[in-house]
Amino acid sequence: MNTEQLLNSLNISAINHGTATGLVWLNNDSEKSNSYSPVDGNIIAEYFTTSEENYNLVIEKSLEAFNVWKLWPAPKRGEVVRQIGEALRHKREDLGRLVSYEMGKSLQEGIGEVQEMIDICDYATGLSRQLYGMTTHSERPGHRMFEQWHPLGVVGIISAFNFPVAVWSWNAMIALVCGNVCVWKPSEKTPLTAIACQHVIKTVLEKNNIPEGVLSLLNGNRICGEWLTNDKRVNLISATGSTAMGREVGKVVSSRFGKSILELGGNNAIIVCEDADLKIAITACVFGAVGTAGQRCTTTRRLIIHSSIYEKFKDQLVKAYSQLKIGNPLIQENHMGPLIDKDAVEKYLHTISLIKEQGGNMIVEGGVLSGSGFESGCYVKPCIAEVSHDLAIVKTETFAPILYFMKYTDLDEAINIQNEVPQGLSSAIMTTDIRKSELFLSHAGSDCGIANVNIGTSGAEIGGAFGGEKETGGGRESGSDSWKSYMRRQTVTINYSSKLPLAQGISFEL
Ligand code: UN1
Repeated sequence: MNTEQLLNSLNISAINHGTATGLVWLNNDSEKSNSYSPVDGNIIAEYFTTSEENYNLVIEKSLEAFNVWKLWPAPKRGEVVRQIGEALRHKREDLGRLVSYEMGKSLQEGIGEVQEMIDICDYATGLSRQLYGMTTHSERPGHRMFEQWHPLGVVGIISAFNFPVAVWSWNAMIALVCGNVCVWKPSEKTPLTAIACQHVIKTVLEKNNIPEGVLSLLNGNRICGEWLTNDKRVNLISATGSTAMGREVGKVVSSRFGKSILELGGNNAIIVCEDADLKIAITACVFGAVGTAGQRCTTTRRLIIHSSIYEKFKDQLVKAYSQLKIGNPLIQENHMGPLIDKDAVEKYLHTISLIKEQGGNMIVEGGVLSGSGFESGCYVKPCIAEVSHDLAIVKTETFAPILYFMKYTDLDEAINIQNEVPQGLSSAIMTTDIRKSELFLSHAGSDCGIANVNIGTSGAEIGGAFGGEKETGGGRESGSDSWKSYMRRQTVTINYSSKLPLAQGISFEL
């Protein structure tokens, strides 16, 4: 399938828009922009970025829609989400292919990302019948106490280029069944996948007579994100991206007493113990480090390896790296595609020079690939550096396939190394010894939001709460009880007695 056929099948062959209020594409945005593919450097298509006027229109439509949508019974909202999942099933391959072409991840990962959208739709459909509260016992006779959950209002979703569609769906599908309306600002590096999604969803919204403004789309750069984060009419901002971005968003949103969910940087480590199953460990480490070309927030960036197996493990991993195929991610046999753009390549090169400057030793050299098939200038070699754990560069996140090797002798030391970075998203231990895995999972173990045993750091399932601690931002998205972040909690006390006893034993007689 060529690009033209792909865009046709997704209804985006002639885009004269970029902003949608769910049902309606706003065609009067004036600024044009291009989406480039890092796969071949070509312009995929032109689109329009949202004007301030259209931004305001979107928010007004969202507020109107909220007043209607919040009155729909939650299971009816769930039924709409179920249909969105069905519509996505029909476009799984095509949308996955566009994700791969626009973002640069492998076709399998692109399709896997759409699968994750389908899964969260199924999950949210079931959840729509389970938005339950708790009851508790009142200290007063003839009183009943319980908690209930109400929709918040307008949810602004700012997503990153690396998961251009899945992370939006984790937020939007859960927020929708909770009774909210959503405004999506995708990364300006991946606008087309978002526009294609909106087209898929629009058919479902139309069929169900959903009010205009339930699921809206903006397109634009930082300014557009700032309109959203500064806007008092937007009750919750869920933002995925760098720690620097999250620090700003968090500040702005909290200063207006809005709510935020932040899913920021990771600096994820795998501890490889002396008793690890090396076959599992090698595959997990390689996939964790080079999957999505090292551009997941869950990417494995650090390996903390027991000294007794260090050399053996290093030999095997270096050998595995030598077998990696880098190239067009749409060709199935390639393991790794390009970085998102030339800026990312610059950052990758800069980090390698800092590693060397700070005393790290490259055991698998990096570099930019050139020649036939690499014309976009975005293809780099995955590399490995042997480092001391306390180097400054090891404590920062570079969104690229750069892996740090370090040695440890006892598990407490390994856990300290694992925890000593400012980020706290994902972590893993490779061991066949239950004592070691339990220590790692205990409160004396990993300080991350995600802790895995005999699994790499990436590839979390949608059923769990996703997010992390420290500079990762503390937010949780997707499964478990993350839905509570998209609702407001109300504590209710009902007096069904014929008296008015006051709490804390206070008597007040008139
Ligand atoms: C991200 O990189 O922002 O766990 C999300 C994973 C994916 C999600 C990553 N399911 O690797």
